Amino acid sequence: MTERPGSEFRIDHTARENVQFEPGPLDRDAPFYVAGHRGLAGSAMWRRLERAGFTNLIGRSSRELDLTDRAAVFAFFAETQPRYVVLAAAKVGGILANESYPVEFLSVNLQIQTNVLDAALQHRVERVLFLGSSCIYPKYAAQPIREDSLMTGHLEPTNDAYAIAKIAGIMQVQAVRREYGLPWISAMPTNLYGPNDNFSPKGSHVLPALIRRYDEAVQTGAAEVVNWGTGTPRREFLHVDELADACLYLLEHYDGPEQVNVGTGTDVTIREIADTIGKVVGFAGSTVWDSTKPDGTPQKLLDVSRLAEIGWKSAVGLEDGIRSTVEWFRAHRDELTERG
Ligand code: GFB
Repeated sequence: MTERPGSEFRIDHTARENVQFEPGPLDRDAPFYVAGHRGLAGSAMWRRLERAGFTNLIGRSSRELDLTDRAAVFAFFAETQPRYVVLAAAKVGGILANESYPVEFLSVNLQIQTNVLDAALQHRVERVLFLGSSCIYPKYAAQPIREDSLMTGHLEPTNDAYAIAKIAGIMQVQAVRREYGLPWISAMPTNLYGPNDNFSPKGSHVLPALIRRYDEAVQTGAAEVVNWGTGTPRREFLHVDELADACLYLLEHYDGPEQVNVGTGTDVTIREIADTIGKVVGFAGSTVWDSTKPDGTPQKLLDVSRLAEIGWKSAVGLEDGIRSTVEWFRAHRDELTERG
């Protein structure tokens, strides 16, 4: 095998592994905490677990429990004693939000995940799944991006602060495995979309932003839509219900120190995604690209062969996923508009 640039800096975690665990079905009646259960990923996880028959799901809104408040998080774990945890709580946003607020993306995410993982360790939570993001990989990682390209090159500067927080989370999970022998795991989803996404024009990711923009253009009869960047970057999009399905699958079938990529294995250009969304919402006008806005990383396509080996594959087509998300958006538009 050819050496990848930077691979000499890799750490071999398997050498210091201290976990002996055979994954299997989770106990449907055990207390299961979904951190971030109102967000895009967490709410999908909650729906998936309900469908799978879990009877003791625990969730707290950020108003009920501020995850940056360490004492409150420890008190919550002492009270609820979860046996399983999915950590889907995070400060997230699209390219412009990440670029504009690096302090918040770094600090808030480090606080949330350190508090939750420390409390989970204190209570010896049996299974934890930490959710990261595909932006942890180097900007110019070989495509499709394999799990072992982590820390082999420089990060994309528009989201380096968020990526560093997520890399720290992966490391904390691996450290707990080594030092305490608990079978905790991490999953790295590609760009997600679906119900309960953030549709705010400036803070959101591209897919919800374009659904809202093209839909508004149809409503107002606008002849032109202006999108950010050049439209040439390539991204992979996964419906969040599929992420939730993959996470439950991993919890019941996978154990290991290395993070597992979760994606579809296919990417599209931003231009293509704009065309598809325009078609789905019925927009007949033209699209202009504002290249003063950042493009971000040129391509982000995950290698999902590891996940396929474990036994899970994506089945939802992108156009179908967009269609159902547009329906959800139209049904919830008024509440979302109030939230900005
Ligand atoms: O989804 P997005 O913000 O995330 O942007 P990233 C993807 C691409 O869509 C970029 C273009 O090339 C944008 O320039 N784009 C076009 C738009 N129009 C728009 C628009 O109206 N809004 C947005 N947001 N983009 C994020 C990271 O990067 O991906 C996060 O910043 C996270 O850390 C997330 O990892 C999954 O894929 O560029």
